[in-house]
This record gives sequence, C-alpha cells and structure tokens, in this order.
Amino acid sequence: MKLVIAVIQDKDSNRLSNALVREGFRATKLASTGGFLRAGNTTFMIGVEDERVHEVFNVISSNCKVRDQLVTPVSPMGGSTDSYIPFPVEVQIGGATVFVVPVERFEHF
Ligand code: 2BA
Repeated sequence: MKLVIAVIQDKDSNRLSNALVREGFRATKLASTGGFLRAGNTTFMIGVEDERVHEVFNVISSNCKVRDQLVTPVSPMGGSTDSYIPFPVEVQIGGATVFVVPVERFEHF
C-alpha cells in the first residue's frame, strides 16, 4: 500500500474530491499553507493499493491545473527581512506537487 500526498490549489480541490470519490478512492483533505506564497492550498492524503497508484496520478493530473500567478512574497524564504524589498514575481503554481510514501501498516477499525 502507498500513501499519496498531493498538494494542490484550493480552486481544484472540490473537483479533485469529486473525481476521487467517483473513481472509488478514499481520501482525506487537509487545509495547508504554502511555505513560499504563505497562501492557502489543499493537501490530499490518499491511501491506495500499489497497483492503483497510477490511476490516482491520472485523476490528479486531469483535475488540477497549472496557473501563472503574480505574487508578492510576504518575506524572503529563510533570509533576514532587514534589507528585504517586496516586489511582484510571476510564479507557475501546480497543477499538483505529489509525494508517494510506502505504508508499513494500515488498519481500519
Ligand atoms: P508554495 O510554497 O506557496 O509555492 C507556490 C509556488 O511558488 C510554487 O508552485 C513555485 O512555482 C513557486 N515557488 C516556491 N518556492 C519558491 C522559491 N523558493 N523561489 C521561487 N519560486 C518558488 P509549486 O511548485 O506548484 O508548489 C505549490 C505548493 O506545493 C507549494 O506552495 C507548497 O505548498 C507545495 N510544495 C511544493 N514543493 C514542495 C516540497 N518539495 N515539499 C513540500 N511542499 C511542497
């Protein structure tokens, strides 16, 4: 079994939830915040049998869009704010940042 962890944009979250349920996957949605933009995003935890991981990838990739966004980061990543002058930068967000981790044990009581 694998745990697929997918960070996606809030705008895609309902569509992805619906698609996962429709395709017979179980998922948990967490409200999360991106470290760079400090803006809300959504993290899905999807427990799935190894042989269905590629199906989950297909569902995620067909329901999460890449978007360009002009943003002004709140503060530099890890640096000092003393000399920091904020200016807008264009970043490409998504469609999804996905991690696959092995599940040592799964119990459902
Ligand atoms: P954020 O950290 O808010 O990043 C949003 C977008 O800003 C990123 O889109 C990327 O295009 C850009 N970005 C991030 N860090 C940057 C940096 N140091 N310099 C310049 N541009 C930067 P995505 O790559 O699609 O990431 C979307 C969200 O996925 C991220 O939101 C974060 O919440 C998550 N994420 C991405 N990579 C991750 C990783 N390696 N570990 C954990 N979470 C990750």
